[in-house]
Amino acid sequence: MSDQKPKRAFITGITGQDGSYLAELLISKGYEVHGLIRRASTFNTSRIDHLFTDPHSTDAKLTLHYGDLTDGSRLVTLLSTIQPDEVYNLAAQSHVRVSFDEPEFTGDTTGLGSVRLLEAVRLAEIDVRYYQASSSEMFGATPPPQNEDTPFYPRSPYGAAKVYSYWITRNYREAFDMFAVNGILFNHESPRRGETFVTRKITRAAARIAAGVQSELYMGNLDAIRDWGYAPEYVEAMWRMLQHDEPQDYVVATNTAYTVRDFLDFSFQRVGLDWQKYVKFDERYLRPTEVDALIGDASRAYDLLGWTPRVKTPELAQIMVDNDVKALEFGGTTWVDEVAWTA
Ligand code: NDP
Ligand code: GDR
Repeated sequence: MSDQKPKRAFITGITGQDGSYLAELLISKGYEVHGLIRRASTFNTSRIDHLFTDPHSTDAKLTLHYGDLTDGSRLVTLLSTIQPDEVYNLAAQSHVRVSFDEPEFTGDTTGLGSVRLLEAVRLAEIDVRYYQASSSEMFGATPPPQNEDTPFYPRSPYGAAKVYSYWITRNYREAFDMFAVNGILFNHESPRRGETFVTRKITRAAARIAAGVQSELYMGNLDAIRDWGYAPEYVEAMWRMLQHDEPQDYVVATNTAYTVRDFLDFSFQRVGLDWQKYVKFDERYLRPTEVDALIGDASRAYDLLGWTPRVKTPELAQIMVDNDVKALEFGGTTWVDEVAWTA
């Protein structure tokens, strides 16, 4: 038996898509994982319930702590107590369309939340490696392909908040010699993707229409071009960034381009349907300013981290549709974890 102490990670946003996959990955690598969860009137830990063991057990690898990125003093207390080796800041109001409805809240969480966490690291006087979940939305209107040197031109309150977080992370790296990196991740999806993001909205609807429990699907701009990858592979890139000798920023993407229309094609074909018969337009899903095309050049991540994406958009759509079909068979739950039904 090794007497080396396990590494300890602190993850904000652990109840989200990426947080759940990252927690899984780190636990599989022997980490002790601590996650921040928000107090809500009902529990929303469904993506991580399968990782949770009785906290009284000595085998517990996952510990959850109440807190919020808007509550700076709580973050200081938590980091001082937990003393993590790695901090992953994944928490955010992450929906671009919603950020136009709630710009101030989005700025507070997605923007200022990052400096609260960085300050907490500094005030707790801990030596950590820090990951910031930056986004291709920062490139916004700048035409593709986009890499680490592409100028930012955000097109939403969300994108603007992420630009702030990007720069404050770089500033803490330069000013305080902190090992702090930005992962500039392009869209990545999975069966655990939130149901109001376009891919999941489509795959869920395809499954439901095929099963006869939904008859139409209302959507916005079908011409948007995105570079959609597979979330479990992207959290591996996050971890690799923190294992590298030097702290620096990386684009993570597949370097492929598909339209929302293409994603509809791949998904409805999987259940043998023609999407054009079911999809209707609703202007409420348009954004006041749209991001037309995001296609990432992840050469630096390929070269320095040895990271390569394997699942490309057409296969991703199939994985997601198959999961949504299974989820319906399992009694209409919103998503079925791979571990729950491949067994
Ligand atoms: P999700 O929307 O699935 O998860 C967001 C997480 O943030 C949830 O756990 C949510 O908690 C938590 N959260 C929200 N507000 C707060 C707050 N004030 N304090 C504490 N926690 C909060 O996002 P993803 O997993 O898809 O993305 C992870 C991160 O990566 C986000 O920062 C996102 O902006 C960024 N990103 C995502 C990309 C993608 O394609 N998925 C691409 C590039 C960047 P709760 O469950 O309580 O709501
Ligand atoms: P995005 O993802 O804005 O790229 O942000 P989303 O899936 O919401 O939209 C992608 C594109 O699809 C178009 N679209 C629709 N979008 C939604 N949600 N609903 C619709 O009905 C619809 N119809 C068309 C959108 O206009 C857009 O062009 C995601 C989030 O995960 C961010 O947190 C992350 O930073 C970026 O990806 C990279």
